[in-house]
Amino acid sequence: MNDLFGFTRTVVKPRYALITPDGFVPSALPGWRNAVAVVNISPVMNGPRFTQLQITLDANSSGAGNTGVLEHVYYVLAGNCSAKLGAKNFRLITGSYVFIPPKTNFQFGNAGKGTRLLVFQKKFEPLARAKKTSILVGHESDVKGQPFLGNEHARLQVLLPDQPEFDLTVNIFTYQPGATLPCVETHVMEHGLLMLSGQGLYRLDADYHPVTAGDVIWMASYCPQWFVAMGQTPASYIYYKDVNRAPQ
Ligand code: UGY
Ligand code: MN
Repeated sequence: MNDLFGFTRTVVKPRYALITPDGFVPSALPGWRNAVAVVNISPVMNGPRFTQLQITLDANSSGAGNTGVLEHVYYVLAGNCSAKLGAKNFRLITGSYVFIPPKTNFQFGNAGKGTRLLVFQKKFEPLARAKKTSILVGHESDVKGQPFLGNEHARLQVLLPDQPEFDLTVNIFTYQPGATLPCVETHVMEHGLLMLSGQGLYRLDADYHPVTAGDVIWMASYCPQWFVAMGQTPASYIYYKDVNRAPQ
């Protein structure tokens, strides 16, 4: 809750949205029981070509379904749970992530109290002669952060393989206080972003917004974007981006 009644930093504009946790409202998600789901970004906003949601689980929660025409990426923000993906069982902990290709059965359960999942869902765009993607499970601690365009103070962890068969990528960007994106990026790819820690200032289109852990941002294709980390601690965010396909 905000101290000032009727105030929020949330803005939803045609080319970007900043959505802050004070206004998150859960909705029922087919296939998920005893779980709290908040759909932060989705195509019904008229713009996004993907969906980004957060799901909170407890010991008696479960979620099951089939990805169908979509591909899913799950990242464990907190806690732990089990995941049956296809015929294989996995135990996920904070920092684990999974990629689930289209037409794949999934089943989540046995969660620790307050387990929180971040989910990205996208319609898969096949590419002629590309390899088939398959289930992938990893942990962020196994992915080394690389300096972004040579800047040691702005490091990028690329969680998914940089291969043509993948039409999406999910990265974690960590900035030391004072570090910035090197330019105001303007690109064909769109982003869905969750601030994981720290704070800073995000330029979105021609506007500047203070942002902090828990904030969600959608950036449309060609939305000018820039970030500077501020404060005493590093700022980090995880973000989605569509990649490796020709524009329609
Ligand atoms: O991958 C990216 O486009 C990234 N540099 N964008 C961003 O952090 N807003
Ligand atoms: Mn970008």
